[in-house]
Amino acid sequence: MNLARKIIEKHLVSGTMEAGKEIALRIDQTLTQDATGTMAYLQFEAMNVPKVKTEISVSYVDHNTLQSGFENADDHKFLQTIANKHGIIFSPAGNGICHQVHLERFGIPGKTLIGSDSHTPTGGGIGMLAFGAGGLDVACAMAGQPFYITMPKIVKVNLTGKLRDWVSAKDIILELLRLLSVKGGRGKIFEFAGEGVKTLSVPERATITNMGTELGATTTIFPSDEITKDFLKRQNREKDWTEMIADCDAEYDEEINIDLNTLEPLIAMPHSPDNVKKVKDLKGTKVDQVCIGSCTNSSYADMMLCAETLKDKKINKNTSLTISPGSRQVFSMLAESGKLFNIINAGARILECACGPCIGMGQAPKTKAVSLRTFNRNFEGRSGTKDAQVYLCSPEVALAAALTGEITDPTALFGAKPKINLPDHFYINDDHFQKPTNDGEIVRGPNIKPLPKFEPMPDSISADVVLKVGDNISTDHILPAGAKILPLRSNLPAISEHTFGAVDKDFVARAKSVKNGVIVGAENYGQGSSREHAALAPRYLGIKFVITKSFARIHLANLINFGIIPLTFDNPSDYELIKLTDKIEFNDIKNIIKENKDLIITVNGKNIKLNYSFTQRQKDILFAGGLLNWIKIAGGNF
Ligand code: MIC
Ligand code: SF4
Repeated sequence: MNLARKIIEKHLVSGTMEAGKEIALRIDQTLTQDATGTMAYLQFEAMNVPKVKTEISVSYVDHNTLQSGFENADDHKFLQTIANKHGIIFSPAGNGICHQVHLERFGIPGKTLIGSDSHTPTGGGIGMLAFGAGGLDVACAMAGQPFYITMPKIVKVNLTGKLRDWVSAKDIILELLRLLSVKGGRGKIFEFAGEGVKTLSVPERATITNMGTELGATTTIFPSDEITKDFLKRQNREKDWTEMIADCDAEYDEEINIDLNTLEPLIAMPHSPDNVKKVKDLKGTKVDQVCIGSCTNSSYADMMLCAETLKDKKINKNTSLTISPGSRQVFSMLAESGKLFNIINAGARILECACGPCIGMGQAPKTKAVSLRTFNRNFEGRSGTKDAQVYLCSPEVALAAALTGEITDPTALFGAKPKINLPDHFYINDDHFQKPTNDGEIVRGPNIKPLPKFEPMPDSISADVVLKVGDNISTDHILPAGAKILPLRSNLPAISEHTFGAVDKDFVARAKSVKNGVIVGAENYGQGSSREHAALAPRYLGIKFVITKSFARIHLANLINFGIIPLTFDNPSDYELIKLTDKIEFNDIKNIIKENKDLIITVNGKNIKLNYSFTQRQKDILFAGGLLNWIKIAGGNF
């Protein structure tokens, strides 16, 4: 058996491990972050479960750390107090980015983890089976409920050889994105194997599993081996290690081979992580901004590479360089080593240990800037500047650009790569995690608004097409993040006003002007983040259906959780037949779905067949008008 199936089998609550079928998994650990966490905890509260039922649940504050008004600070206090009350470990702002910190201090090989953040698969770097999910699914897991997914195919990624100097783990995942595209991983788990695995450290593995999310993968996993053991030992957690490896005759559904010897530095061009080119082919492009950090590349090794490479050097005067260490541990060790000096002295700007520029929380680039980032997403406008050209690359490529002011192949610029020696023991100070005492008052500032109530599904629905969009619409398009909008995450009426803001500024008014709305999308609708607000806000604005050629996994689950009916075109070319403002009658829709009958709509005199495939559980949720309603109907016994 392969490793992914072994962990699934051990956690299987219901279903069979047959690709394409729904399975339910027992969840050992959960994590939330502040931008999705407030909603997740309001939902957990509505379930009336006094204490979380997981082995470990951690609430991190890492996204909304810019406090330009009271809102984010209100949310942080709410998160701190609700965590204390319900048995959740609280990691305050300054401790670092959830995925980096979880890997360092809480992740355990062979365990299952779900997090209300799409990059939760980072945990796969130490052999966890870790999934991104909507906040409501995480709330259910905290309440002891299983996590439902479609059993994925397991793809073996066979690594051979060894990376050359200045070529890095980031280039491995960029190569996969080049080969497979942002939708190539849907319905799949990528499991890494082969001799090349042994050449990669845990932080390097975690860079890859982190960005497996950009493939649209269900998750991504590395074995837990001697290298994992060594990492956990340095974290003073050797007792958490177990060997987790595939059997030598393991079978896989698919296989991909990557020869690490032949890889070269790669870069993803605007505005998609799969728009990958060779760095040398873009040589000479002027660079205005370089940002190093994010949950993809902010480990101790990444930071020490910056410190060693920037030693006694000055960055180019036309290029701004920001560096964000991933965690308080990494930052402390960088400071303690004395090498932080090299970074400061080279002209870099040090940011706090948080998501920061990755999510547009500050450092929006200048008009039409070229910005090179070691992050994982470069969707248009995500940086905070609509016309910025954001490229994704390794710290190696980022450093070469910061020093020369242009895209430069690091293999041609630098000599031998500095050797980064890891200390035998990482600096450990767990005092900054707040252990719950299961009491105290929950503090709700004015930014925390109660959850909305949604109606159950009626028998028939007459609806209007209020938006038509193309391929690969991300949740950043649906509900943008950034310093101005993120503080409204706990206030649905206010945040809804920004829905599709950058795509169509009239969308909100149009949606409000009709009773029931339909959104028409194309391929891979809802890719990117796990933010359930991208389903909640449309539902709040009256959207009842999203019809597409295909959906991204987490967003599809979020739509169902909030009672929006996701449908796909039986014939993708029928997408052309529907236009904005068309009226669509969904007669007897409830009964049709109940009895799995064909769903045919008539638009502009033409019949269009729509597909759906809901389990009984999903049908019940949709009929109830969403998962929270269904839980109430089921009397908490869900
Ligand atoms: C992201 O990288 O887009 C985020 C911000 O971390 C999101 C979560 C969110 O929108 O709060 C994610 O990846 O799930
Ligand atoms: Fe934070 Fe960016 Fe990672 Fe999302 S992708 S968790 S915003 S660092």
